[in-house]
Amino acid sequence: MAKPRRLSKRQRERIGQIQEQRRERLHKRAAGDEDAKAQGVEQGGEVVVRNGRHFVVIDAEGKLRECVARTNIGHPVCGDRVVWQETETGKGIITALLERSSVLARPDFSGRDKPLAANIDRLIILIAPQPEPSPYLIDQYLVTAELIGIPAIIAINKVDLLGDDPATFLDRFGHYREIGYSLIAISAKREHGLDPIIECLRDHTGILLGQSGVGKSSLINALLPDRDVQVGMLSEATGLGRHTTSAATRYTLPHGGHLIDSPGVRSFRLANPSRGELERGFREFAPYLGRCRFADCRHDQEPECAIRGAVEAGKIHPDRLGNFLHMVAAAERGTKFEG
Ligand SMILES: Nc1nc2c(ncn2[C@@H]2O[C@H](COP(=O)(O)OP(=O)(O)OP(=O)(O)O)[C@@H](O)[C@H]2O)c(=O)[nH]1
Ligand SMILES: [Mg+2]
Ligand SMILES: [Zn+2]
Repeated sequence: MAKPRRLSKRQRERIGQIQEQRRERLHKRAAGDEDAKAQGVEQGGEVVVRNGRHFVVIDAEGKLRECVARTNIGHPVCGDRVVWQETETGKGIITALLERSSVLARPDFSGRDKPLAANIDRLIILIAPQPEPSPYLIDQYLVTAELIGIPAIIAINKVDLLGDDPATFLDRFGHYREIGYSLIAISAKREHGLDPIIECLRDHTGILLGQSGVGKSSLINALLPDRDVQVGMLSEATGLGRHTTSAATRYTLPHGGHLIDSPGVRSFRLANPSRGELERGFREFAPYLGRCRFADCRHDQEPECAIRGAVEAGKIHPDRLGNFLHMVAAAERGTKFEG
């Protein structure tokens, strides 16, 4: 083996320079269009598709524009309001991200919040007689809505399967209505009972959450009869083909408003909120918080707990407290919630 050669200071500098140039070239190649010169005027727009590093932005005139994004502006997602400019290649480049009114995020592998969708102001939670509903999952979704600060609707789908006695099933969820959530019965398959959802989304941007098999795709198809047409227009604008099975997409509803759909968003799960956040996430706890004997009451075994008192007095549903305690325990273990 050759003896390591001692390099002079000048040689070391030269090698350093060459490596630096290589890094720069590599970075430029990787960045691709991101380095393209923005030459058009700055314009406003909204992200309607995000597929990795590719975006479709709808401009002020409703035209779809294929865009990339500067790397130093944060992470634009579906629903974001942005500033973009035309580049010398004729495509667009997103140069700024405007403030969000809300963001649905989930932690990535390193525990940092990764945004999934922005400026959502309605959440639709779908449940059904089959698969058997998980009240724990429903409560996680409701906590999400409370923490983002947006209204949630609970839609019970497949009511056509309930036969002559739908009340027995529907009554199991009546306590959600008592604490102010809208609870509706629908059939996506028969397109029955959808008006409250259409009304709730008019002039708003919603997303649909629910476990596998409850009928999310069926409901999206019922709400968006022209979905294929919209997908076609979007894939034409991106030149990416029919990509939308994986990409987060914001569709325009025929009666007004928008629905954001993506597998990633649909399977959204909360992870590790703080105890205080969870307390805020159960809206009916509010009048009792701060009224327990101990300031740091866990609402579990402590004497003179105002929350447990409210459960005993029939003001809080026992399952809600149970799910709260379970969520606190799961968050403290640092694990993801099980459904
Ligand atoms: N009877 C009845 N069946 C329905 C209704 N809505 C959906 N289904 C059926 O339920 C099954 C699941 O529906 P999907 O729309 O695929 O459910 P999903 O929530 O998209 O499921 P994932 O994509 O796995 O998350 C399908 O066989 C649908 O035909 C309904 O209103 N009534
Ligand atoms: Mg589906
Ligand atoms: Zn307490």
